[in-house]
Amino acid sequence: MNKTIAEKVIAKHLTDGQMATGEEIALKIDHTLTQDSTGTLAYLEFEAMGVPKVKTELSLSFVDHNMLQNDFRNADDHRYLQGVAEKYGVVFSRPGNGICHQLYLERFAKPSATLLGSDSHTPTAGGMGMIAIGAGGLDVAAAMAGEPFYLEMPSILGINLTGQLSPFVSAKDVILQVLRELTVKGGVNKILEYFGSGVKTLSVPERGTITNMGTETGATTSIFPSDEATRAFLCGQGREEQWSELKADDNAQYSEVLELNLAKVEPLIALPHSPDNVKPVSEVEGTPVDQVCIGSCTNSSLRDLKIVSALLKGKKISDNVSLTVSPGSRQALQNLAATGELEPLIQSGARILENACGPCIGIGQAPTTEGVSLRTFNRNFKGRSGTQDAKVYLVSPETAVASAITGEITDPRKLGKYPELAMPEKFVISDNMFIYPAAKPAGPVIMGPNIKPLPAFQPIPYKLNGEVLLKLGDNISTDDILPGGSEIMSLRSNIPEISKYTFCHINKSFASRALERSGGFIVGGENYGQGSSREHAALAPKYLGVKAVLAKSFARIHMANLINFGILPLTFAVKQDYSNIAQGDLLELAIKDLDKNLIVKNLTKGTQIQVTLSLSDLEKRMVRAGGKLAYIKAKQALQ
Ligand code: MIC
Ligand code: SF4
Repeated sequence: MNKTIAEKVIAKHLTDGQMATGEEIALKIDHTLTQDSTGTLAYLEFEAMGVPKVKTELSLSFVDHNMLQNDFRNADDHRYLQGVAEKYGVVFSRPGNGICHQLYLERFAKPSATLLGSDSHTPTAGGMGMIAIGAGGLDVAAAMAGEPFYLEMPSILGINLTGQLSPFVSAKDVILQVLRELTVKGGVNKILEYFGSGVKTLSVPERGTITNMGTETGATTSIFPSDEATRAFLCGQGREEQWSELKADDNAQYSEVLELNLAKVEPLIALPHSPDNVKPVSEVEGTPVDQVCIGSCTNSSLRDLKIVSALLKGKKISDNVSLTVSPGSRQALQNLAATGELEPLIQSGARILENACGPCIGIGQAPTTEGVSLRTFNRNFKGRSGTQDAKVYLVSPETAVASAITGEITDPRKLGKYPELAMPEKFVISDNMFIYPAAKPAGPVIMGPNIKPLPAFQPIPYKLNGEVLLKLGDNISTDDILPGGSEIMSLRSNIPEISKYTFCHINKSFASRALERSGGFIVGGENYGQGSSREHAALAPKYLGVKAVLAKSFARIHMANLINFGILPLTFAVKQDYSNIAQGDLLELAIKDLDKNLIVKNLTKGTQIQVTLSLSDLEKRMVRAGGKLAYIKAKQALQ
């Protein structure tokens, strides 16, 4: 059979199931990654599994999200992560080293391998020709324990790149164009596979920008071939021996094909408050801007920093704009400094922040009241920046710089001549902020008072009943369910405390009402749970007693997280039935055999609604056992 590249990597790692769209498959996972804000839970879960050392080829733990140490809580989390990494054989990337996806691409990614990461932008490594998937911490912990990763075999959407990008148009505009066509749910249960003559015109970090933000389409992952550009990048990183070619067979079959002529892409911008609300920059030109933030795992590579430096050279930013730059890694910053290209940034008035996620997850730089913020990031959900009424726009580094200089949204093509970018043949490399586990014997794992044991849950009963605690609309994100920001993120290893913030920006009384009523139900619209992989968005509602979520459709990672913790994701069989349930209605549902077709009785209205519950046999066993953790614990004990 002629295979696509995604099929080739999947076939090489298939441990169970048939590679047919919609079938459940199991994949061997070569590498795992975690970051601090999902990592503490993932390692608490891993420890609970009772496995003495990780069983993967390579597991990595990064600290890049919540870097502020306002009090002991984050500092304790970081210390716990370092100790646990040493004990179980995980490579630890120290705070300040950089953003997990950028560092992984530079130092560890290799073609044709698999990566599972407890962060939704794990697909960044697809730019290296990998199958790299984002998942909840528990799934990553299971992979560290040697378990395969189960998923529904996605369909493969081919994106045929032709032509070449014009000056001032870059990889960010390509993925914004894809989002414009696919929307935030058009990629669900799909792999976006790039092919065609345009591929070779893009470097690995540019490909990484595209695969990174493929996440915003809801796609399982995105992947590029491994070719000479891949070899050149690995060679520059001193890792040429890890290169291997990965290309699709002639006549490989895609389930659908999207044509994208790079030469026709223009500078694009995602308007508030959704990454798919994409328009040409020229349509919103002239809008005054208060803040410009460059960085995040989407646009913080050396390539991006170099263009920012070249465009800022000899310029001063507008008096009304605060410009921040967060390099993606220490390597990117060091290389920029080595060639004197850091200087123009400093001279222009840019504020150089730490090599970390920073403003992307609301750790500092919240915009002013009703402020307009242009960001090179990947998400502009309402309130994610830390200011509820701010207007966040997503742009390329080129558009960001042009607008920072003029003080209003500006088409970067107005900046004159596009500078030549010289990428180093060999990068300046220093790995001394990675701690390799074998280097010294493991010390004790120290837990601070804010790190609380995981709550234990009972197997779910045969009948569920309770009140509809909250009724929501379409595209509810995990940021809506459990927000980021330094305050709330400091509680990521303390479920009882963090659960108090569930839906806090949408409905302040949610947590207390849920506890008072011993739980109940949530009703959502389309694409419920889009965005981040944080399993807290399932675990906190579970802690509050939420039994099931009824929605028109679900985002992949959140649906898996709900199942892992025994909250049933129920899809309306007839979408109009969404209108037949109101907040406050009392519902009842028999679930003895966890059948696919179930009837929900609306006791308040005296009506019945049909819903579907799509659980594989394995998922049914997990739900029965009281969740995935209890299931794996029992399984590991038998080995
Ligand atoms: C995000 O971009 O929302 C995050 C923070 O990186 C999350 C993970 C988290 O919530 O910690 C993600 O994308 O998975
Ligand atoms: Fe960090 Fe933002 Fe990337 Fe999430 S999207 S990993 S918060 S930089």
